Amino acid sequence: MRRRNFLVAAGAAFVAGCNRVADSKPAARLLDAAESWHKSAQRFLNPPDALVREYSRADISPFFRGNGTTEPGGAYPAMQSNGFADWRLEVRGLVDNPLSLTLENIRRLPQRTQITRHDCVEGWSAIGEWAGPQLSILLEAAGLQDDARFIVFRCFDNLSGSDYYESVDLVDAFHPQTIVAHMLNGEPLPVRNGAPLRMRIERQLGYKHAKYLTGIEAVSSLDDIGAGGGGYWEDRSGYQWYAGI
Ligand SMILES: Nc1nc2c(c(=O)[nH]1)N[C@H]1C(S)=C(S)[C@@H](COP(=O)(O)O)O[C@H]1N2
Ligand SMILES: [Mo]
Repeated sequence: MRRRNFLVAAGAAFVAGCNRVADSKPAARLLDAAESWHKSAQRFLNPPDALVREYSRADISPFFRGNGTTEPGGAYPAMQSNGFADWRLEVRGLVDNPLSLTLENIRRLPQRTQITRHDCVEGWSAIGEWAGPQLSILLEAAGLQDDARFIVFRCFDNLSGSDYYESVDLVDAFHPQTIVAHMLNGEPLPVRNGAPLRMRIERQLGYKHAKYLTGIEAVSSLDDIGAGGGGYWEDRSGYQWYAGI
C-alpha cells in the first residue's frame, strides 16, 4: 500500500473506531465513548508517527519476566524441540497475496532493533531490546485490500478454552515501532516471552503485545472475532481495546 493510501486507510480506521460507539449496547456506550475520547485525545497529543522513547543498553532489565501464558501446551513442546522448523506465520484475510513465512524468511527481512519499556496493567514494567521486521513490511508484501480496517494477531496458546488474540487499527499496524519480534536482548525469544515470534505494539499496554504469533489477519470488522471486543482480555474484562500509554 502506498503512503497516501495508508493515510486514507488510517483515517478510515479512526472513523471505524468511533463508529463502535453507535454499534454498542447501551450499557457499554459510556465506556466506549470514554475509550474513543481517550483514543482521539491520545492521537491528537501523539501524532500517528510519534515514536515512543527508546532506551540505552544500560537500561535493559536484568530479567524480562513472562506473564500470562509462559509455556504453551499441545503441539508446542514438540515444535520447540525441533527448533520451530515447522512454525509458520500466515498473513491472510483481506490481502491480495496471502503469505506463509518460515522463521528463516522472517530473519532475512530488513530488521529493526529497539530498546523499549513494556508496561503491564498488573503493575510491572521491564525494559528489553527487541528485534524483527516491521509489520508494515509484511503488510505491504501481502497487499492490503481497500476494505481492510484492522489487523488481528492470532496466537498459538489457548487460555481456559479460548485462543489468545489481539488486534490493532492500521495506524498502529503501520507505526514504525510495530515489529514482529524474534529476538530479545540479542538472543532468540525465550519461551516465556513468546518464542518464536511475538508482536511489539510499543505505544500500547502489555496485553496488546501478542506472543506465540501464528497469524496476521486483515479484517474489515472485529465484530465476528472472538466475542467482538478485539482481544482475549477485551472480551472478558474491562480492558480497553485502545490501550494507549
Ligand atoms: N499469546 C499471548 N500473548 C500475550 C499474553 C498471553 O497470555 N498469551 N499475555 C499478555 C500480557 S498481559 C502481557 S503483560 C505480555 C507479557 O509479555 P511477557 O510474557 O514477554 O512479559 O504479553 C501479552 N501477550
Ligand atoms: Mo499484562
